Amino acid sequence: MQLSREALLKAYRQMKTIRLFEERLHDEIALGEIAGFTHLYAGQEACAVGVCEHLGPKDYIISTHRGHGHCIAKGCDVIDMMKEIYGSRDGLCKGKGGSMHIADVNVGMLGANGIVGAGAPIAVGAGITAKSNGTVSIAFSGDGACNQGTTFEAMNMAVVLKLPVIFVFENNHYSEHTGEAYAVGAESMTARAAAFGMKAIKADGIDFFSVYDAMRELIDHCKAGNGPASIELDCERFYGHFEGDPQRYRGKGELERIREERDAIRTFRQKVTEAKLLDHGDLDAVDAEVAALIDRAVAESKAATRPTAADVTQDVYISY
Ligand SMILES: Cc1ncc(C[n+]2csc(CCOP(=O)(O)OP(=O)(O)O)c2C)c(N)n1
Ligand SMILES: [Mg+2]
Repeated sequence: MQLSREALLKAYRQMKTIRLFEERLHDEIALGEIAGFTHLYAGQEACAVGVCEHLGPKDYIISTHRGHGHCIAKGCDVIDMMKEIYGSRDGLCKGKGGSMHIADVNVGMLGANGIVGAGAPIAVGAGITAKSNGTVSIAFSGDGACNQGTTFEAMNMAVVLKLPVIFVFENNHYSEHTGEAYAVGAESMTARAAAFGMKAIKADGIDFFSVYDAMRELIDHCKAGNGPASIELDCERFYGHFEGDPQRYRGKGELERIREERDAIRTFRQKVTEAKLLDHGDLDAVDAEVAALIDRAVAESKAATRPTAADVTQDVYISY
């Protein structure tokens, strides 16, 4: 699909923001600046952005424990996200969510989630609203989450209720330290999703254009009243399962190879420059702009207000 120059620059800016956000977190965590458990999304940028570039604030997404990329792609404020991860009371969720529980319902981002497989049923609930609004609801899940019973129930219910829900399986080939080839019993997660009675396709999760075009087809399918759909995205994670993971389960040279051959940012740059849609100067300017944003996010997060003891009991219950 032919995208305008502005749309291409926006997609690249979103992917680069995710990459630099994650690389900077990696450094800050190593320096001991950030507490808590963190799972980095770097490497999977084309998945989040290829999906979310089709969505507006009234479309819903539900994310996972590896959620920063989904939040950025869906339009969460990057500086407020960084403050959240730093545990500041000025953060997007007042510092109470942290890395694994960032949410912003105002942009249709219903939350990251520390429970593997918990997202799909929430996306089905949101899919009921989406059906009456004419929007879509997206469940991001990993290859590990696709084996959870909660995901099976959610897929079945979405088919039964003919909901506009898209199950996006980001297959980065590992569930913690367990390989997909060992843990996924079906021929593939696409075959499994098809067995539930929905349209199920695959795309290359390191190629923004592959994801973007495939998602257009699925969103049109859902909005035409055909019920749910599923997509499996073949992708790579560039860091460990969590920050601090020594990754001994990877093959020799595997990480170096995927970083060299399966890089979403490099793939995008190569494609748009070869097709003469953008030049390196355009892309370098975005890089500089994003680097400045991330510097600002970290500086503001370090200077931001810390929570007080009294904050602990605030916002525990919602009052309608
Ligand atoms: C219900 C549940 N079981 C186990 C865990 C521990 N756990 C956290 S992440 C993870 C692996 C998830 O793998 P995948 O769905 O492929 O996502 P990825 O980490 O690759 O993004 C597991 C088993 C959990 N958080 N929740
Ligand atoms: Mg995985």
